[in-house]
Amino acid sequence: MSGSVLRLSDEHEMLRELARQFTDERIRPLAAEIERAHRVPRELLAAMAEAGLFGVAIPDAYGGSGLGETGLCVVMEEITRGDFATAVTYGASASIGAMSILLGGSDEQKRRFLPDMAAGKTLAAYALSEANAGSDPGSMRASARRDGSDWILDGEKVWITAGDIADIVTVYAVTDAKKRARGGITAFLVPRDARGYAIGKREEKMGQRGSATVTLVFDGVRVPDSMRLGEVGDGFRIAMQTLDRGRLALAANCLGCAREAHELSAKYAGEREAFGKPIGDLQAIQWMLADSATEIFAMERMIRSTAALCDAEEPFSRESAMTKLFCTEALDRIVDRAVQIHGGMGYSSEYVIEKLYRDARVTRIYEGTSEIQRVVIARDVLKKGR
Ligand code: COS
Repeated sequence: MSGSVLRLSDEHEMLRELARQFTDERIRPLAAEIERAHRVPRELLAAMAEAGLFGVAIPDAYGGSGLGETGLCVVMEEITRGDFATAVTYGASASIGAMSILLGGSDEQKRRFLPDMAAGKTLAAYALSEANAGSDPGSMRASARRDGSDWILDGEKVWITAGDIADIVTVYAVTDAKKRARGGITAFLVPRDARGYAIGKREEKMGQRGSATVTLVFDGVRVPDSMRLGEVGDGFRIAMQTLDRGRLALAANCLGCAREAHELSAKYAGEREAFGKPIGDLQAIQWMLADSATEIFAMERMIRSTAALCDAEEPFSRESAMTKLFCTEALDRIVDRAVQIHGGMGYSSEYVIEKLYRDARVTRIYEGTSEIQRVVIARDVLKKGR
């Protein structure tokens, strides 16, 4: 940032160019097939790794490129323009997967796991939600108990993005049922080949169909104490701090999807004719385009300034919740206008607008619903009196 103008650094601009080119050449041409096949090809993830995209937010000391949350948001925005499902599959590892370790791990654990994550050789995932503990993770049932120098994990996690391909998963489990969110939850790293660990049901979803969302089952899974992240009882804090970052990166996904829907709408408004002129000459269409452009302007500024706070290591939980709330709800309005501007074309699955509309809807639900973001914001307002 310089002065009052939110400018990206040259390094971040170069990263944007790299991500944009990668998206245009490698992701866009595959988007329809990813949707149809319900999977992001491993070769595509390998190519993203090759391009250095997995280590963007991982510090140089741990093998990443140290471009921070600002860099991650830039990549998320660009990739989402090509395909939302690919971006969330990437984010499961590069955002919330790696960030749990960065925020909660010891120096030794970071040295052990992060370089391979930065290189895209190890894919990570984040497992917090359960069937009866989505908005209220403090009521989770998954448990971990000590057995000598090991821990035994039991339980089920649901709605785990990219849980089917993750090599290592951060699992949050109850270690003290009386304390729960206040000192009774602990985080563990569980490798894919651990005995008793299985991948369960895959959800059939309205949108983002290329990204796998699965249940993970832990049946007496034994992990050594060296796979515990942070102190015993520190898991809820790690989970929440990881989500502070994840929510911001998700807002950047929304910005990418919004720009795509809006630019396609502006183009269509210039081409499609009604009443003897392009529909863009009609004030009804102009107002919709103006509202979307205004919201995109606000989204971009919220994301940049919240990412700058995060990278400056200043508190940003409230700003992250506000950014997630605003960007996800603005996206919903923007894709809805895009369908309206495109008319029947916007409703046809032959054209991309229908996919963007479906892909957008879940953003108001995952990584904390809009209602939960309002809880986070309101609690801070009441604490500070402003
Ligand atoms: N950063 C650091 N610590 C945090 C934190 C944050 N962002 N949010 C909460 N904590 C800490 C609190 O400080 C508190 O610790 P202390 O008692 O030591 O102060 C502890 O965690 C419990 O916090 P709180 O009392 O606020 O917990 P609640 O059970 O009331 O839950 C909400 C708070 C609702 C905000 C939380 O449960 C939440 O975010 N829910 C949504 C979860 C979600 O996003 N799920 C989607 C899954 S990922 S796809």
